[in-house]
Amino acid sequence: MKLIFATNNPHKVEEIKAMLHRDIEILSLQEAGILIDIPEPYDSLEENARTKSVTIYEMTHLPCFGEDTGLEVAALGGAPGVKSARYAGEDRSFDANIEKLLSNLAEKQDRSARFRTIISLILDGKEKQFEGICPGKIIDRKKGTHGFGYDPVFIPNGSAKTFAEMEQAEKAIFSHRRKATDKLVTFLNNLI
Ligand code: ITT
Repeated sequence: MKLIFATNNPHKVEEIKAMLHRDIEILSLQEAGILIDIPEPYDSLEENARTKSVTIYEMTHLPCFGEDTGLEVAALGGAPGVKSARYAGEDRSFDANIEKLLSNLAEKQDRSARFRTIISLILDGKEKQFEGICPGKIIDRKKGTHGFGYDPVFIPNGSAKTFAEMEQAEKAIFSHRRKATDKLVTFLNNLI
């Protein structure tokens, strides 16, 4: 089975490709020759994930999925959440986002946070969503060089390392994206 992954984020493509068996082939937007940036105007991960998949389905009428992920920090009332990519501004800088996060958390005792991923799949014109959650905490300085986004300041529960100190396979043991992807794969396997 071939699926178009409605994303322009190469890190997400790399992570999800590594999680799938060979019988499910993923084409990124770039690999499918679709050069658009899909707006994410909504206040929920669910609606933004759906916008990504629906936009690409309407263009191609091929099986496709999109995903939206947010870092939800308890002491910040769930922020940056759905605004995670542009927390510090429209240029989507990972470093500036982390700086703003650490500064907003400076006086806070509660460092608990979670990543939440919603995958929106469209198959035969019908939508199905899958959720993955990774609970953890935010540390007060960056550690590690792997991964992307908020990985250098996030430690998942059950580990002493940040996601950025882990190789991709170790991050996948804990990851929100892997949990949502597992549900997607189970759903697809049940169709065959
Ligand atoms: P697409 O919309 O093209 O898929 P994006 O990067 O804009 O790519 P999101 O809207 O889902 O993706 O943005 C979520 C942001 O949250 C992302 O830019 C990162 O800063 C952060 N993020 C998402 N997944 C992450 C992960 O596994 N580890 C660390 N940070 C992550």
